[in-house]
Amino acid sequence: MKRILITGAGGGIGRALRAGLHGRYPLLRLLDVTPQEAARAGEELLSADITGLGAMRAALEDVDCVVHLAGVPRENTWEAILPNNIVGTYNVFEAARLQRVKRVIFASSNHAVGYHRASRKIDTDVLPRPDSRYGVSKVFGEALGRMYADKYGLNVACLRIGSFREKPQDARQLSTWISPRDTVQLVRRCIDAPAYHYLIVYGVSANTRSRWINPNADFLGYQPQDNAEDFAAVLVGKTAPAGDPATEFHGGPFCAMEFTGDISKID
Ligand code: 15L
Repeated sequence: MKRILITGAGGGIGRALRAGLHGRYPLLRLLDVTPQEAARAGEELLSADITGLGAMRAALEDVDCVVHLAGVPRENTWEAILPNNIVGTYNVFEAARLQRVKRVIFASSNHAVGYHRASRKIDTDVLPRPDSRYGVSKVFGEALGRMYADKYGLNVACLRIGSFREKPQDARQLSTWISPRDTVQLVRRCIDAPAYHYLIVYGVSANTRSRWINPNADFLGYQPQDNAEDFAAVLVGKTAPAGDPATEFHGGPFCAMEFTGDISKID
């Protein structure tokens, strides 16, 4: 993999990857709709919107691997999610097929499986249980990736990213945190791994309290270096009360947003 395109390169994860991948591949093409820092050697900047298939087709020309981060990064209205996370993700996969790109690494999210009970550990085979419109868009992206792998032979990796932060911010993130340097390592492993068909991997640091079983981390050789436990002393009390949807399910606060359901019915 020599020529890498990052969509959403101006966002938080995008900027961490830009810094961490610099000089590792002959070309990093950095796509965003917002202005970015000036290009350095080995970088190309591209101002383009993922909501246009034509623009994405042009952006993916001569690319070996796409890291698709662009989109709305948290819960939002359907009017925001539909063009950016549904249509935009379709455009990325379809442009990859049209341009014969070999590999797509898709930034999915733990919110694709957010309504699984936090009391149970989950692996990458559990059924989708999105906790938000945002989570539904990530389930869509994972399903789309599966179809492009099966039907068209693309290599597809879906990263169910936890809480990407410099440091964990609350008690839930003692399980879900992923540090910037572990994020860079995980994406590098997905770019550098010999061919794969389709895989899902949780994007999480080596947290003592992780609730995610992650067999594809071993397949990829991903060995996270950071552990949220180092911050536990200041964070353990920072949590919603027991019985709140934010504490009962893997998706945390996303599960509590707009919640009018019956917790006892969610097994
Ligand atoms: C996500 O997918 C969001 O992008 C991020 O803002 C966090 O809220 C994170 O999940 C999380 O679950 O903590």
